[in-house]
Amino acid sequence: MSEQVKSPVSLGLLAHVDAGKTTLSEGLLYLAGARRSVGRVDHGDALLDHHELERARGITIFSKQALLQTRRLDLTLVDTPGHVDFAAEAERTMPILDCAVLLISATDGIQAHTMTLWKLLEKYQVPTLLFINKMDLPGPGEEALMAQLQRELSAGCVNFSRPEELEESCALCDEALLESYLAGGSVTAENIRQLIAQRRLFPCCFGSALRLEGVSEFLQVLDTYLPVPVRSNDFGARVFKISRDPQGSRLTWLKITGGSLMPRSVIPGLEQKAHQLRRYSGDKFTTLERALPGMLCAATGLTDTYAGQGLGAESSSEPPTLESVLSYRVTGDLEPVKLLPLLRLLEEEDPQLKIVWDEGLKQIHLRLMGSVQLEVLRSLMLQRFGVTLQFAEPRILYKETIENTVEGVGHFEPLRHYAEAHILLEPLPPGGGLVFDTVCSTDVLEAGYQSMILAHMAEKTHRGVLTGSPITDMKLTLLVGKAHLKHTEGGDFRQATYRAIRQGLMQARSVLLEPWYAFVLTLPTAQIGRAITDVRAMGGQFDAPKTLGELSELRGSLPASELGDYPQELAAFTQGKGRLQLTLDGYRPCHNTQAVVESIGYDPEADLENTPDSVFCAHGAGFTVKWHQVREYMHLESGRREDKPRLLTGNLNPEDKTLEAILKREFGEVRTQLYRPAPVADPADRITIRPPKQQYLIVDGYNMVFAWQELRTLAREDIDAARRRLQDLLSSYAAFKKYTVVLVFDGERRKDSPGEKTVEGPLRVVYTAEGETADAYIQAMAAQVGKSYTLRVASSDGLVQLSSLGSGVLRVSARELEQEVLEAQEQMRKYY
Ligand SMILES: Nc1nc2c(ncn2[C@@H]2O[C@H](COP(=O)(O)OP(=O)(O)OP(=O)(O)O)[C@@H](O)[C@H]2O)c(=O)[nH]1
Ligand SMILES: [Mg+2]
Repeated sequence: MSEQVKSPVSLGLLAHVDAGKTTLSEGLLYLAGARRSVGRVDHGDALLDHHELERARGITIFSKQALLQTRRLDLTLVDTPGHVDFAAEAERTMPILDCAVLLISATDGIQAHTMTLWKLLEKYQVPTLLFINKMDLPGPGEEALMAQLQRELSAGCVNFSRPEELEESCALCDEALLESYLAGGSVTAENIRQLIAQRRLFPCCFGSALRLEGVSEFLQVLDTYLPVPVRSNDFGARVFKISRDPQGSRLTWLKITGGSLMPRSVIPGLEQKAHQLRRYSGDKFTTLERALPGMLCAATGLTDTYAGQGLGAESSSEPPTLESVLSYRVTGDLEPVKLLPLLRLLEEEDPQLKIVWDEGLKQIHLRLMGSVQLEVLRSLMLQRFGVTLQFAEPRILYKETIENTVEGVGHFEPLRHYAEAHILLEPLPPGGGLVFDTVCSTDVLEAGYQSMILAHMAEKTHRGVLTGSPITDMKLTLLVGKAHLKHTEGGDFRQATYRAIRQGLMQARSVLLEPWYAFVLTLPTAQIGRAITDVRAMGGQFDAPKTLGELSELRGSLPASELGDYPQELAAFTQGKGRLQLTLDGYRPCHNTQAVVESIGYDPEADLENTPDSVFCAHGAGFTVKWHQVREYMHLESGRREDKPRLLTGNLNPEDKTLEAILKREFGEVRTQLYRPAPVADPADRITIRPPKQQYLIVDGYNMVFAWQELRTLAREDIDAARRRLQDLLSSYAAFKKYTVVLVFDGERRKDSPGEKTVEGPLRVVYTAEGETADAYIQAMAAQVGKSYTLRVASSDGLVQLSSLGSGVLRVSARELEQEVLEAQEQMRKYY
């Protein structure tokens, strides 16, 4: 038989827990000849559940892949975890799926989590097939299930287990196709592939994965009808996971979306080379000499990649929708100084953990979806690092939004610094998230500064003023801003932006938001009255209950903070017959705002890291102006069109005040029209931005050695020692701040310079090659890295104008960096 070139396609398996995803994967692998025997999750020998914890628990925890060949396709199955605690792990795979199989367990029908996954598949626009599993067990039967799928998911669900009616049912999904079919034409496999690709047709197959019934038919359907996306010739890839192999090598998991990738060649968008490209099936891999579009591979040797990152033609993806609403305080049998970096390693692998150091309380907090994830994390820490973790009572993660539109003003002008920003804060509907925009004309503030301000809006979690919780459901728009020709330095607009947002929040009417769960409660009909009373007591809402024989079902929603240990209570009073499914239903105004605000006791003006105040300059010295007086000092007029013209008085100098008094006495009240409408920006000038990028800092080593007091003194004695000291300082700084720092030394100054590069965690040290200056190296690197990262450069003033490197690059002076490093040291000292 001639070797046919098959198309690589990635196919995800998604469903609620225990629906049979792993069992189906094993069945498909066996029938396609990729495995000699069928692995069984119940026997702990499934190819895909190979992690110790998975075998022990019988559930999938980490998403994994396996390869199989069909006649037409080179398929990569991506098995995902179904437990809601690992839903974010499943969601992270969605941007890299060409197609998905959504499993439905015939005994359970459509579960709350099935709906969550269905909506996510729609959000990520993944063509989807359905496999209705466990048909060997008693259940409602094929017809009733098909009706439920068509009613609750989509009318495009078509039963592919019934070949007789297939053409007609598929034709019904498309008007033109129906017309041609009714006129006697036929529906081709290509027609069907197109409808699936457009998400207008969702093939449904029935079977039993465990008994291998309907599985080879399903494989046939996949082989015939799975659409293959058109791939571009330009290189593009998405990072979907970071993990470590048993030897501890860091793996960056990539899906190649266009072009191809070879090991040991520079990856566009990163300035690094992969040592190896591995193609995994289960826990085994082969190495690739070339990764083709559609393939998933794990690259070794890359240091600062992150899940969600886009490379080459791909842009970075938005953060996942599913997030935890509970934060746990964590301690271990290790001092925080040692515990934190270990937790950070796990956070890199599961970014949803979101480890937070609470400076006020001197505690480590992390986000968990629930108790199963908590137990898994505990086992992982023990297994990998021999550390035992303890978790304290979870806290609800509140958010804040605003009710009215305000203009926030921030001004930052200590001596020889300058920046002012006016930012409009507008409420968005629930679920709107944070949106950033600018309407500032480039005549008022050049585009480079504007994109900096937008990056500063996006780069950090801005805290509300009621409880210090993150803000959401708001649009932040840059109205106007001002820079100084000489004195605006990197960092000034960061200060002005942060302060403007907080100043705006202080003026606005804030609203506290709390997470709500949607629930489906099933329990014996006799006990439905008790359940209704309980849900009412928790402040929940519900629809009329439905009776399904001996059981009744109650659907509704309730505040997460009130749930407590209700699942256990339910199990107790129903003798284990009651079942409560919960899915996050977004944030709503808090039902007990006052009590929460009082118990948190947050004072926004005392939160110095998030100050709403501004700094102005007079007689060569900076002074603080309280947030409620900023408008009297600000240098720019209000950027809001709807602001009433107002009399400018606050920032007149004393002579002007006297003059004003005279004029007033002589001529009556003067109304100077100082208001100017905000210039309307050309829509082409609008800047759109991506989610926060990783921070990257390039440092000109010798420049720092000669500018920092401590290093200069050291260098007089021993230049090598000064270099090492700088390396140490930056290494801990980088680790603490979670920045990637590249320290560049001019190789010219070291006679023996090999042009070498060394890596120490997040710090990389580079000696430039002979004949290459540090400036030239930095410039080249900035041009490359600046596109994909938030980039700052600490270098000599002699370095070419950084503005020529692109608008995203910020310059930090040696003095500023020294200040930052000292501050970080101070924080670390307090912290540890
Ligand atoms: N009777 C029956 N049992 C099945 C079938 N498919 C899977 N099972 C059983 O259902 C249980 C869960 O199967 P898994 O394949 O681990 O389910 P999963 O969807 O991968 O579960 P998670 O990965 O934990 O979300 C196991 O005990 C399987 O043996 C089936 O078709 N019929
Ligand atoms: Mg599984």
